[in-house]
Amino acid sequence: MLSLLLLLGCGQAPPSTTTAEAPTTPEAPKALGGETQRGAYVVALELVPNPPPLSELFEVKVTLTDPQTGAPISDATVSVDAQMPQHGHGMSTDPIDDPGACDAAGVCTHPGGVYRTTGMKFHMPGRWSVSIDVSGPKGADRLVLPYELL
Ligand SMILES: [Cu+2]
Repeated sequence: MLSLLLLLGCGQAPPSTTTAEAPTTPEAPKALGGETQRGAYVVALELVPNPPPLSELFEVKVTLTDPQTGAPISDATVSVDAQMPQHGHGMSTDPIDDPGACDAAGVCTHPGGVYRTTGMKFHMPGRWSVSIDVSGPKGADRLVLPYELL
């Protein structure tokens, strides 16, 4: 899709303004996220890089907020994983959830409600399912998001 647009744009006049759907800027990465299944948290997901290159390590940045107040939640634990439901398998790597900033007593916080998971890898194109398990002040809840890697 992108390469087609680039080809069309090469050496030609700018897209006509009468073509309503013609984007004038590069396609913005799709926003991923939503409320967890019980409605306890709001999860915003960012893949770094986006889209993740096939069979290369990438990172998931989760921003966790309160659905009522919109305030970031910094004292939860977030665990990210991915499966291919149609194939019955998960990733070939073990994702690593960043524990955050921990004090001497072992109490860990995630400033700004930002949780990072590294060691993610999509080793096949197709339909993936990304699960985000949250354990925090409002109990345990999860969100499962479909993600198609082309
Ligand atoms: Cu597969």
